[in-house]
Amino acid sequence: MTDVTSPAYTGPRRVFSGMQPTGGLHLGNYLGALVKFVRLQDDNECLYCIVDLHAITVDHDPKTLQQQCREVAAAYIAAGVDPERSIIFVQSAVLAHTELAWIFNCVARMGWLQRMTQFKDKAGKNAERMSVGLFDYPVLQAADILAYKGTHVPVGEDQKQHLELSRDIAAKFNNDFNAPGFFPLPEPLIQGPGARIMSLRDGKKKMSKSDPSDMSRINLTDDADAIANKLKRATTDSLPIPDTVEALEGRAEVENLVGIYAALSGETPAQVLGVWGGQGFAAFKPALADLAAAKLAPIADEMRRLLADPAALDRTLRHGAERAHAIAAPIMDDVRRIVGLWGPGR
Ligand code: AQP
Repeated sequence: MTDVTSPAYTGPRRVFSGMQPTGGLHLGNYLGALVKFVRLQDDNECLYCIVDLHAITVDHDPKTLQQQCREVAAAYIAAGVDPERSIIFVQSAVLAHTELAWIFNCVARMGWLQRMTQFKDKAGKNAERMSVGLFDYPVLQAADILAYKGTHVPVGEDQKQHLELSRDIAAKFNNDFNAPGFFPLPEPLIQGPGARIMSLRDGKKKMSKSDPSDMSRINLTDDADAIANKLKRATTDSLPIPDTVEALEGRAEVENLVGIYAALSGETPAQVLGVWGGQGFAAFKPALADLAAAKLAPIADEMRRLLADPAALDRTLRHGAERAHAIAAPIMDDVRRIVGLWGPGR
């Protein structure tokens, strides 16, 4: 199957995405990305990475990072990613990522990176004290995707701007080095319910691993009581649930809970409002908690089972890294040749 996103690119369609091992995954990661990972493997060659090099752009504990990689791998598999059909691996196990990131550093422009809103959000007023790696994060992300000539990237909405940067880098590389169609312009796959799950405490902030309040998110490993407690305390307002999607306007927290319900139940927000419109949160929140617990409990159980055998998980990740390397190696040979680099083993 040829790629349709860039007329000049005629290589195969290939899905790439990743998650940071910066803490336990949450419902936003699950609905925004993981659910799509599982669906896409039916008709695509898929690479799903655990991006530990991204995780070290902020403070991290070297003693726990490897175990956190295993936890993300377990979450992928427990949610339904099949490690035989899809390639699951840890980013730092394949050296192409860092090599291509350096080359892309020399292609990307400072102004492009200075416009990245995620850096501004994460750095706040402390930009001067942030690591260069955090600033450069989207360039490494472009290298992650393009080291495999990834054509489609399932992500949540927060990653849209980074994907645009990946496309700009790919296009500039192809143009600067007179290599039309060498890299595809990767297409984000964002649409669908759950693309933007917000904090349970503040409907204007996305649900995030790095939010200091655990009450702001539902973790994949939360049990039914924890989920019920978090949803019970989730910020809402004193009005009843509205009847129409339009009436959710200006009620970010309510819109978020209705969106979560819809994404978990496979209904549209309008269908959810058709059932729950006019009712209060005292009935809705426990129903949502039951729904979330029913979806997440089997995933948490399977994660526990997988994590009880770390050697087997490590074997799966090693096998994944070998398969990933086999795809990236000839692409990197071409990249070095195109750029005029010497390269290893010459
Ligand atoms: N709230 C969200 N709603 C929908 N999708 C989300 N994603 C993250 N948060 C939401 C998607 O999950 C994938 C993996 O994200 P990541 O681990 O690489 O980092 P992130 O986007 O920065 O997620 P976090 O949880 O906010 O991590 P921290 O706090 O460590 O920065 C991506 O596809 C992302 O879009």
